[in-house]
Amino acid sequence: MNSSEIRSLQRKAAEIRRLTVEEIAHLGIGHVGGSMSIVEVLVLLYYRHLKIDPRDPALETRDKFVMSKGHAGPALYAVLADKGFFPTAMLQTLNQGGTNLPSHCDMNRTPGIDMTTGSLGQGLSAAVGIALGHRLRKLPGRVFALIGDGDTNEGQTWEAAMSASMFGLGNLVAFTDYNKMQIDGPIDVIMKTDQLVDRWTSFGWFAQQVPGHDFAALDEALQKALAEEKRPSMIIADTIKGKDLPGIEGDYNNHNMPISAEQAEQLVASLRELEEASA
Ligand SMILES: Cc1ncc(C[n+]2csc(CCOP(=O)(O)OP(=O)(O)O)c2C)c(N)n1
Ligand SMILES: [Mg+2]
Repeated sequence: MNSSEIRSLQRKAAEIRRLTVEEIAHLGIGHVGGSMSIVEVLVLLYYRHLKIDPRDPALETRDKFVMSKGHAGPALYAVLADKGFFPTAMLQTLNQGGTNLPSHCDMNRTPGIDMTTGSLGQGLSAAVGIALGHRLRKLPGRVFALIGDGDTNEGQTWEAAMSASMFGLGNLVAFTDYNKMQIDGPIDVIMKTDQLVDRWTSFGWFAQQVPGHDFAALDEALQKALAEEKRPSMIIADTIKGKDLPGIEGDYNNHNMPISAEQAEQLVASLRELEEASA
């Protein structure tokens, strides 16, 4: 990736953060921290790699994406709206009665959402099933998944890990949003979740660890993962919960937090500055 491509992705990341903050602020409360930490991974996938057609979400041959940490739906909705899966105005209905944008991802309600998620630990199993199905049906699309460090504490994730390597699912690429925080605090207190490269490697995966807000590093890791034909890949992205939100970044209370209209105005102004800085 050249420097102008990187700048354009950085600009898009700031824009997606702004759309997500506006979306959550319209409701007044939401999953801010875990939405902000995944933005670079989402932007890299949706604006550079995923083979998708927003006009045809049901296309069988396209790539698929499973957002296992379903509570971070707001960030994915901002991306899907921006890509044209549904009108951007719909973002203002987040988690309100009758909405098609519930707080957690729902494949039966939102165009472009490939799996219903929210119960931690289940997303990777679904991704393994989809990847196996693609292979059995000789579909060309790859399957991408994003899990949180909270997902990593669930036994089902490791059952999925075993299955994926046993079936040699080279068409599966997963990311871990390794922000080292969960709902109530840091992983050191909740559940020690370290040595992830060693753990995934020992389960037969091709595992890498990179700075998760660095497009060049993420892209390089993804290229290597895509070149793997016989093993599933895990990219552990070192991220920061609440990334790029002054006063919120890194705060343990940013999991599901209120945003006042006044606070939203300041955050939006700060994100607009970031957008302009990478113009
Ligand atoms: C099986 C299950 N247990 C508990 C929860 C409640 N819960 C929602 S988000 C969350 C923390 C998730 O941590 P992580 O995966 O690291 O995501 P992050 O908070 O970093 O976005 C918890 C415990 C849940 N959704 N599913
Ligand atoms: Mg986390």
